[in-house]
Amino acid sequence: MSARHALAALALAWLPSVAAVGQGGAIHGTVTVPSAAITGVLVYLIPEPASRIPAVKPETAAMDQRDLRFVPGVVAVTPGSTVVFSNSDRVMHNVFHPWQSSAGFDLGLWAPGESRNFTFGKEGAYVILCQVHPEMVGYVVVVSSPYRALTDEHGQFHLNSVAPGTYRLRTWHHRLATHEERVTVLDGGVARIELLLKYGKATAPTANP
Ligand SMILES: [Cu+2]
Repeated sequence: MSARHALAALALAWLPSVAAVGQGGAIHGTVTVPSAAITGVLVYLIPEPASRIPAVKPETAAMDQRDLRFVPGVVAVTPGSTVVFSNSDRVMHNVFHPWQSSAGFDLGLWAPGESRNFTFGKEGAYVILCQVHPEMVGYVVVVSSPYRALTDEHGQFHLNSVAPGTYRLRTWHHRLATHEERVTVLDGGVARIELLLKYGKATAPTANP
C-alpha cells in the first residue's frame, strides 16, 4: 500500500462515545509521524465561524535550556504571552529569533541558573536559536485558539472542555505538512481522531487562516 493510500485510509477515524468529560466535549487523538525523532506536534482548533472564538488571555510559559537542547522543543502560547527562557546547563546560553523576520529579537547571553523573558505578539511560528550553540533549535508557536495541545511521546493529544460546535482542526510541526479537517464536538462527547502526517510545508497559525 502506497503512502498516499495509507494516508487516505487513516485520514479520519471518527468514533464518538458517550464518556462524560465535564463541561463541553473533547477530542482525543493520535498523530503518526514519519520519524520517531519527531515529537511535539501542535494540534489546535479554529471555531467556525471564526467570530465565535472564545477570548484568550496572555499567559506565562517556560522553555528551559538543558543538555544543550531547548526543553520542551515546542511551546504553544496565546498572543501577548511571555516565555521564560531558563538555563539549566553549566555553560552560557543565548536566545534569539532571526532579524530577517520582522519579529526578530536577541536576548543576549546569560549564565547557568539565570533566565530571560520575551513577550510574543502576533500569531505565528517563531524559531528559537542560540548564538553559542548552532545545533540548538526550538519553536514558540503563538496561536489565539484556547483549544490547543502538543502530542506526547506516544503521539497522543487531548483537547478537553471544548465548547460544542464545529471547528477546523489544524496541525503544526516545522517539518510536517499542515493537516486540516473539520470536526464537530458534541456536548459530553469524546471524539477520537487518528492523523497520519507526512513531511512537507508547515503553515503557521495566522489571524485569518
Ligand atoms: Cu546555547
